[in-house]
Amino acid sequence: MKSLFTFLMLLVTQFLWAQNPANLKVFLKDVLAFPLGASINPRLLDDNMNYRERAGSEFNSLTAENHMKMVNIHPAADRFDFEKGDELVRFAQNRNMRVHGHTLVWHNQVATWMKDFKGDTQAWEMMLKNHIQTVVTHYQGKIAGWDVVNESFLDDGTLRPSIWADHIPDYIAKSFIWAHEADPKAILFYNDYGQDGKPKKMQAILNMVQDFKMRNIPIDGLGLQMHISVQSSNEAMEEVVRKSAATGLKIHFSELDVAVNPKNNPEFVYDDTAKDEQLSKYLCVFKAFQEVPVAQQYGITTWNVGDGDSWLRGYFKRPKEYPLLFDEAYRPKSAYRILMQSLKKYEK
Ligand code: 9MR
Repeated sequence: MKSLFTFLMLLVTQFLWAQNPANLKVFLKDVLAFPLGASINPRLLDDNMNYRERAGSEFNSLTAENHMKMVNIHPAADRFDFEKGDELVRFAQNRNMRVHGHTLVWHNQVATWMKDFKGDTQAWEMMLKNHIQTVVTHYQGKIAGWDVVNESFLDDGTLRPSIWADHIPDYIAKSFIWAHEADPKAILFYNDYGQDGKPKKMQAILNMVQDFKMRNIPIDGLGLQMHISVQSSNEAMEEVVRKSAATGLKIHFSELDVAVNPKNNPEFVYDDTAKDEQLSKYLCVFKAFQEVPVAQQYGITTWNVGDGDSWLRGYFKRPKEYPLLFDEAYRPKSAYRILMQSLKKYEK
């Protein structure tokens, strides 16, 4: 009798709780038919409860902003450091978020010992293969997809000089093969920025995809970083998305942010006009993504959570920049709310 009473009380409480609209909060991620992600920094997760709360509730996909890159995850030839990466994976798993791996091979944030590495082609290949396969194997089954190679082409479409390009012939294809061997289920991406308005760079990527398909190199997706600004051309962006989607590969807008003050004007004021311009750009980006065939929609990831956490402020030292969907206090900005209203018709 007592347990029936407790059960009924529980039902009544739940009913009353659900009547309060504040308790039935709908997030932007809930109105989208594809994953919405953010790049995340474990230091902020540990230090800032607001950040942790937003990161865990607003997104259903997570990318490590820095902690799975070579310099952090493989600091010495004989030592891997998975501590921070594992922390991010645990955080994501506890909240049913997908984890996207970033990035196995890049010319930037390379470990010093790698830059100093000496050896013949075979030794270089063994070194990179060991890096890729140790990291991918460690996260096998926990990470849905990997940015296998990041930013390999220059704006003129030529291969970017790097320690990898200099020492390992065909290093991009080999990296995909090695990653696939370590985790055949992982979705493997080539990730790059600024293809809009850079037709030669775009073409180099499309040629690579075609060549990989002919040679059976296991590539599954293209990451379009989407570090854009209010001044970026919508048409150029849409063309990049169309051409990339025409490959049939999965498409990830992998590092989205929309800069409002790209010239770093110290007098800049983030007024209603700037907010409206930014909102239009965000809308355009989300709508372009929705034009990608559904089976190819891997998701949209913003590059961190709140304006205060953006690399444009930290790395680029642009204090008057407001590129994300949440403000410094992690309140959703008007762009967030309007995106939600406008995209609602695509509700799952
Ligand atoms: O956001 C990252 C920043 O914290 C690092 O200092 C920077 C180092 O180059 O890398 C940033 O992330 C980059 C990403 O890994 C690849 N695409 C460009 C991103 C912004 O620079």
